[in-house]
Amino acid sequence: MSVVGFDVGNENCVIAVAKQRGIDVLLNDESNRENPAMVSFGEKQRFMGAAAAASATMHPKSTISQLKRLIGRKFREPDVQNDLRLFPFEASEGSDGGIQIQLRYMGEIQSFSPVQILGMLLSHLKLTAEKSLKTPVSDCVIGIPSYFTNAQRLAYLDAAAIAGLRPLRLMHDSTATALGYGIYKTDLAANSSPTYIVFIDIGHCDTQVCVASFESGSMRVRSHAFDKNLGGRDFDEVLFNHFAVEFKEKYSIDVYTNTKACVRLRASCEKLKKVLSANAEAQLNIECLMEEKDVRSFIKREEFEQLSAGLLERLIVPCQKALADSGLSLDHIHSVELVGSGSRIPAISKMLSSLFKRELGRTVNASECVARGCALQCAMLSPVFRVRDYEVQDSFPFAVGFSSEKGPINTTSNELLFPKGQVFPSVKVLTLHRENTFHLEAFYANHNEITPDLPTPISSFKIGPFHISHGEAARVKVRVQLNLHGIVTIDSASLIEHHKENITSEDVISENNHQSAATKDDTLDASSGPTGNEPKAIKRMEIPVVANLSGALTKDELSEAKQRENSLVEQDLKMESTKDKKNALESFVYEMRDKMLNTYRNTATESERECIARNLQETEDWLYEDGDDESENAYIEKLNDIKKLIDPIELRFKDGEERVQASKDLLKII
Ligand code: ATP
Ligand code: K
Ligand code: MG
Repeated sequence: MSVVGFDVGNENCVIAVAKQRGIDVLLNDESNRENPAMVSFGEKQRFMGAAAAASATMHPKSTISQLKRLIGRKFREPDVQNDLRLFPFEASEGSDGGIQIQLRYMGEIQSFSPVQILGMLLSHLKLTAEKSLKTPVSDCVIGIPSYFTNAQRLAYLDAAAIAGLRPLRLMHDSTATALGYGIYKTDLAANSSPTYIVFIDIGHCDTQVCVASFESGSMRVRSHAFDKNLGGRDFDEVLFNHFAVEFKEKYSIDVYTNTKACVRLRASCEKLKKVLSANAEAQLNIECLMEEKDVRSFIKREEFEQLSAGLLERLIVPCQKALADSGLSLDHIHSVELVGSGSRIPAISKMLSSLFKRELGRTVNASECVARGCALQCAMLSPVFRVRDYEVQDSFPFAVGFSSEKGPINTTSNELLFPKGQVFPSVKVLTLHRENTFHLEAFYANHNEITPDLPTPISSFKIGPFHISHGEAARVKVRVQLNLHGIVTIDSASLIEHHKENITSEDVISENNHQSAATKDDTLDASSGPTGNEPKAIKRMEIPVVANLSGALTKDELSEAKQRENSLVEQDLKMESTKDKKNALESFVYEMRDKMLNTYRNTATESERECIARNLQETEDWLYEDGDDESENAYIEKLNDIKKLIDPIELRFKDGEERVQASKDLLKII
């Protein structure tokens, strides 16, 4: 069993594996270290990764990329609506308010959720890893943006389950990067005070910043900040809009009205952007962009930088926020590490160097650091691996509160259950005075940070039913967890009853005294153990907890999704083996044509030669016409038909060979 880390990007996925010597990044079939994050539907089969990328401009409406933009989100979210306008494929609102992607497959329009498509992509990554490692892969750590909501995290777990993966942790991308940085930096141990590093990850669609501190044997994330909507693709879009306007004037074409033209121009602008990272100017040439017009243009880096001035400015915001939230000033920062391939635009590092008043560090592998950190974390969590003790403390970027029918539940110091920056995983125990079934609801305290225009529910929990014995004093203890994935759960609840006379009125009051005036009779203590002066319970009983996890698939939905994935895989395999059979037939035709002209020339009779030549020609014509898209069996049958004609000749030829050999042997003996 291998131990792997996946960085699932909006554009590129990287797979890393923990080995005894260290961390390796795996190569795919094309010997690349990066796998395009794409799934494409052909007429009768799916294509993944590099194969999907190859068909993206041919079949834009059935090729899905940038899945992380859609996963675990509602159709009506403004960000989602903005993205859908850019994407070439069709999508609509699902019955649950989620997103459904419509595309053509097996001759009809079919509908898939982002979770299903992510399941396909993860399944492809799993297969790629298994091919390379030649072992099964299941335990893994998957990188996620720190700004992911509870629903998005749950959706990732569902997608992983569809793919047959078992994530030991969903890990914040920047935390993974920081872990990979810290664990090898043994020189940090020499310092008596912590070393503070800023990590900035500019990907295809987003920017994540984190401040982490490193000490000997441990690291801790001090703050996370981000811009969910600022990445490499926004720089592509600047170029795209620039040329769209130019081409309207110059060639009177409106690319916005043509899906294929949009896809092609965007792809060219991305290439152009990369050229501008290394050159002072770049050419744009696209043949037959639309209305049979070839387009050409030219741009200087300087002009590109002017066009993207607004984007560069926006990068400052999350950097400053991360620093402010960490409570540190620039002087405390030892170095600033810039990662993510979106950061390769020279103007970005120039701007960031001047913002942080220093040269940026280049210690970290900018495109592989997330996957490497995830693989390390997986090795640390897996029982099959031994890794040097190293403590990883992450911090949760959103404040999470709880409320019940009686109103919000706060800590004794009137804080939320999990305040912003909460170190997690974290378990807290709520002590509540209840007499029958009640509900708890988890919520983001500042939902404007999540989706400004929409409420973002986390999850709700029904605690009960339970009954208290008449005349006894009862409390309910509820174990609340912000787990390793950053998902809010309630593990268990129990009812604790005391003899009334055992609970002195002081006990009750002392508990009430612990809490602020804002709450009535609910308290929270972070320790799960009994406190010293607790009266002896006469009864302790587990209470059922039913979770309504907003965004997760039900058991039935999940098994249905797995079944659907299985039948898609079956169809893909069937198509692959059909293709193999077709190729086998084709090469047999060529091979036999050659043999009939050379090897078997003297073995076959004139009429045999004619008959076979005719047959080979017919088969070849058939392959290009009616037989271009046939069933596996049709190819097998055709192959057998020709073999029947050739077999006798082959046999005669072999006989002849043997006779020659025998006479040679005879000669030797004599
Ligand atoms: P995300 O982190 O948003 O999920 P990702 O991890 O797939 O996405 P990366 O692989 O880090 O993203 O970066 C992809 C981005 O980097 C793309 O926008 C791509 O155009 C850009 N990029 C790659 N090479 C260069 C280059 N030489 N110059 C400028 N930009 C580049
Ligand atoms: K990536
Ligand atoms: Mg990334």
